[in-house]
Amino acid sequence: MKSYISASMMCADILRLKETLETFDARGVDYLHIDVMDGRFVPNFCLGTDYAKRLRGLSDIPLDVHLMVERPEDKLSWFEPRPGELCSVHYESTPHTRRALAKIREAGARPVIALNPATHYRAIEHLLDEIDAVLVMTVDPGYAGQVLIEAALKKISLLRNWLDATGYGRVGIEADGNVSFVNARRMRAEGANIFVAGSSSVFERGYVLSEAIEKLRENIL
Ligand code: S6P
Ligand code: MG
Repeated sequence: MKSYISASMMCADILRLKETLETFDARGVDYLHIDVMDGRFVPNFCLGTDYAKRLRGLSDIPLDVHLMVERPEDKLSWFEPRPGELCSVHYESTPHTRRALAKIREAGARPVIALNPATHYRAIEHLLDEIDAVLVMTVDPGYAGQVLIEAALKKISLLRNWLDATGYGRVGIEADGNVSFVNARRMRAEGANIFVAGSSSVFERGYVLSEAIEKLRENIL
């Protein structure tokens, strides 16, 4: 399965946004990962509707909107999901995951179900026909800069095997949280193919952005 880089915009320096987006474009970054936090589903506030819409005007790179909000089905339309974009809702955030995923599909975007570290991957068995990917949180959602939960690697592996064995080999796996250069290679080996690149890789201090992107890519081939 082809691998993709989704750059975590909550980790980007807003004062250098224009040159960051130009570098992403030149280096073929695949998605712009937009973490949306409501202060309830996760203990933090983060990127919002205006930011997401403005980014679409500044870059042709498709968005990857990660909704960490309660009742996402009521808020999806605020983000105006588009064809070619990924949009994820958390399994734990609503009793109406199917409805939320259907709304993403109706908008023409690609539905993704996100799982907190404590959620068993088989909980999404009834959703497999509705999704294009599963986002596996490899840290507790809410903050950048955390340490990998090692058990999440095994979860990626079990999930990949299960998807392949049940005829859902087309469903991708997105790894989100502490996707460092080293961890990215391990996640790739277990079966992840979309990598959220934040402060542990492309935005790691001491790296030139373009070189960090290339280094990450080498680790997810
Ligand atoms: C966390 C969020 C993530 C972070 C990413 C940051 O709730 O969903 O997308 O932006 O984990 O990357 P890092 O490398 O700082 O963990
Ligand atoms: Mg995220």
